[in-house]
Amino acid sequence: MESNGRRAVVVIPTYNEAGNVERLLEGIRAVVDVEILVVDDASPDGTADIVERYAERCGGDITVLRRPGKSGLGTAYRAGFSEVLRAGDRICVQMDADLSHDPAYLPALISAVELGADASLGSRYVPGGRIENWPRLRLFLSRWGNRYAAGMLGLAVNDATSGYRAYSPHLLRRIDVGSVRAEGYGFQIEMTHRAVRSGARIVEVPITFVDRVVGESKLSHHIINEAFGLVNRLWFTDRLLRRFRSGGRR
Ligand SMILES: Nc1nc2c(ncn2[C@@H]2O[C@H](COP(=O)(O)OP(=O)(O)OP(=O)(O)O)[C@@H](O)[C@H]2O)c(=O)[nH]1
Ligand SMILES: [Mg+2]
Repeated sequence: MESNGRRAVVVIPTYNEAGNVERLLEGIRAVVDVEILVVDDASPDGTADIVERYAERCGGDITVLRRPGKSGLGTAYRAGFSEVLRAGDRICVQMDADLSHDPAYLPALISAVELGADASLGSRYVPGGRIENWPRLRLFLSRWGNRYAAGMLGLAVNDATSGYRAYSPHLLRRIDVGSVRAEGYGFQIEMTHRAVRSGARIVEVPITFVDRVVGESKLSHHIINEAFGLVNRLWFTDRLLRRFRSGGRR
C-alpha cells in the first residue's frame, strides 16, 4: 500500500460478506474520496475476489489484504492499521462490511478527526443515535454492556463497543495498537480504554445502526465472555496502578 495523499483510509474486515461488500464499496465511493483496505480471512464465499473484481472494474483505490484463514476481528484490524501506518500518516477509519454502518456518516467521522479530535466514535447511545431491528435481548446486552464498561473503567463515552470509528494516526501510534490483544467487542473496548488513558480527545457522532440483513453474524458467547473478562481485568489493573502511583495509600 502506498500513501497517495488521500485524507483517510477505510479499513474493513471481512469474513463471508459476499452479499454485502459490493454495495458497501459503492456506498463509500458515493460519499467520500478515500482509500479502502479490505482485510479478508480467506472467506469461503469469495468475498476477496468480489472486492478485487470490483476494484478493477471501477478503478477505485481499493486493496485487499488476504490472510490465510479466519483469525478474528482484532487481528484483522491490527494488520490493517499497521499496513496503513507503514505507508504514512493518514486517518484510519474502521467499519463493518455488513451494511450496519451507513457510509453517509463517513464525512462527519473523518472531519471530526481533521478538526482536532484524536478519535471519533459512531455512537448509537447519544441523542440522535439509534438502533434499527435488533431483538430486545441484543439491545439489552449492548446497552448494559456499555454502561458496565464505561462505569467500571471511567471511560466517559456512551458507545465503547461501536465498531464504526475514525482514529488519528498519532493516536494509533501513541496507544501502540499493535499490542492490543482483544477480539470482537473487547477490541473496541480496549482501544477506547487505551485512548482515554492516553488523554485522547474523543468525539461521538450520532449514528443509526441497522442490523445486518444478509450474511451470518459472527457474534458468539465467546466474544461476549471475552469482553466481560477484559473489562474486569482492565478495572483490576487500573486499580493496581492507582494504588502503586499513590504509594499504597489507597
Ligand atoms: N477478517 C475478518 N473479519 C471478520 C472476522 N469476524 C468478523 N469479521 C468481520 O467483522 C465485521 C463485524 O462482524 P459481524 O459478524 O458483523 O459482528 P457483529 O456486528 O457483532 O454481529 P452481527 O452484525 O449481528 O452479525 C464484519 O465485516 C465481519 O465480516 C474475522 O475473523 N476475520
Ligand atoms: Mg455486524
